[in-house]
Amino acid sequence: MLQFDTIIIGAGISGLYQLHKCRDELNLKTLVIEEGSDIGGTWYWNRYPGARCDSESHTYGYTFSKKIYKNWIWKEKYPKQNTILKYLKFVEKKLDLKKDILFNNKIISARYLERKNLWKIETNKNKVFLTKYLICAVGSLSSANIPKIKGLNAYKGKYYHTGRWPKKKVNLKDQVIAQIGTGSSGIQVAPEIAKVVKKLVIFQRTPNYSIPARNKKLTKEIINNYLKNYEKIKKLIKKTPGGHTFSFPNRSVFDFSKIERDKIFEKAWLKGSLAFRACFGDITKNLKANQKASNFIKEKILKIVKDKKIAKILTNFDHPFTSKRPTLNTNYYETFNKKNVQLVDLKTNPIIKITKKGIKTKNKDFNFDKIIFATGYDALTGPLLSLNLVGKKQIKLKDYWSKIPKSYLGLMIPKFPNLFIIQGPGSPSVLTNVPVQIEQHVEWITHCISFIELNKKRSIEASLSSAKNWSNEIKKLADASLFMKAKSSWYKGDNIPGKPKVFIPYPGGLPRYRNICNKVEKNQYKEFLIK
Ligand code: NA7
Repeated sequence: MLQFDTIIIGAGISGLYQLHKCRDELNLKTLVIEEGSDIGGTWYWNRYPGARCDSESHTYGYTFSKKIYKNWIWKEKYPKQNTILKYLKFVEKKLDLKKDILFNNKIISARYLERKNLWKIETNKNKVFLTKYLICAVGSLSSANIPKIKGLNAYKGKYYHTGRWPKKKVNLKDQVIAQIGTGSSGIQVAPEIAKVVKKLVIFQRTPNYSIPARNKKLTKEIINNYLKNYEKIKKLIKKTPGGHTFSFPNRSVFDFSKIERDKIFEKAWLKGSLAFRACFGDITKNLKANQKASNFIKEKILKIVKDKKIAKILTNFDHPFTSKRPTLNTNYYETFNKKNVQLVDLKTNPIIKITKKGIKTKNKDFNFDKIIFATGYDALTGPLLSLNLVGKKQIKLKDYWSKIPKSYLGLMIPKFPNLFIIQGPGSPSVLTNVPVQIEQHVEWITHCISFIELNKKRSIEASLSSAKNWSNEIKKLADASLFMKAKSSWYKGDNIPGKPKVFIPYPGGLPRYRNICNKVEKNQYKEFLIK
């Protein structure tokens, strides 16, 4: 049985950086185990047509190395999936990481052996490893959720989930396609496939607010500008709540007349970016201010979509703007003006079952060649639970987290010593520009392991009281936010039957979170049990 100092699960953005830190900086014997056949994590699996990042490219990557930052050129405002994979391959080559990655191996169990103070890891290829430190770099949105709709097994056509899209080209040309789900992925995939299919029927449960991305090729001037400003950008994205280049101004929606306000919204709408929500400081905080933004978006959609009935279904919002994941789009609303695109409102015409040939709703029987599920993920906790983690005293993570995903800082779990999580429940994770959060996590974990090693300690574990306080802190911040005003959202586990209904990520913003983590480190991990 091979033994390592550190095993990292997942070869995405976080796993790759963590490997570099543990192997090259701490000189630990380190292995990454990855289910896919190559690096990329989220971007390895999300190969659906139109898959693109919503963060601006020059902020979506590593900033720890000036050399890496300056030697990679982003050519578009928003990088597409394949470009991010190329970028990660470029980084992998620079750091020579692949030699320490085991591909095509899915973890089926990870058990803490108390007496040995080691984690025993088993993969689906019957490989077994031991390690002192286990780092879960499994991503927040990697457990694809295909809802259990009656009859799916009987369906004779092929079906796909956007987050598990096949490597081999899926033929959609001239076919009749169903798309279920209109979140970030659904909003990206629909305009792309509508270009080639005979007919696309989109099944919408809840309408989503979407801002134009206005993707474009970056000019030489823009590229030179961001390369020149590497230090500035690196500093800036660490200071803003979401790890983007924008922060929230002090100005309120109510400081302006409707005409002035709409001018500001219009400018942001034409620019296109997640920064639309930061037109005013109170959009994400105050329900009445929020309504002004949501009304503006609604009016825009009503203008774009020609069929009034469809426009109404697309704007029948049941939640405040940004209380669910805000999305960017390229011609999403325009797609509904195409003759080959149809919208089904599941609120009034729900799915009864999937049939051999397609989908039966309350009002109609549809036949489809293929079904696309853009139905999201068992977010944040799902990827960790799928590892079948067993901690001290044989406690299973799925039992330990049955009511609430207890952790301290989203980084460590009581009763699971020497187990670290990157982008886990309780961390700002999905509420941020992810690579910025990842760098912070990886660096914190690296310092923590270094501390344990330098002090010749056996193990570190989050205390029960710190985890309890952390859950309370998350609840307090979430209750005061608009996030809890969404009737149903994956931020609070509503999309998965049986999942605890609590707000999962830390909603206090990156700078505040970073300060807490820094203090913990400075105080030599007093909130943890160290043996
Ligand atoms: P999301 O944002 O979870 O969106 C999933 C969509 O699927 C959303 O519109 C859901 O409607 C819909 N959905 C889920 N289950 C069903 C069922 N059973 N029937 C009909 N419709 C359903 O996932 P995405 O992949 O789009 O985005 C996830 C993240 O990936 C995103 O934040 C980016 O970071 C990338 P609902 O709104 O729940 O009514």
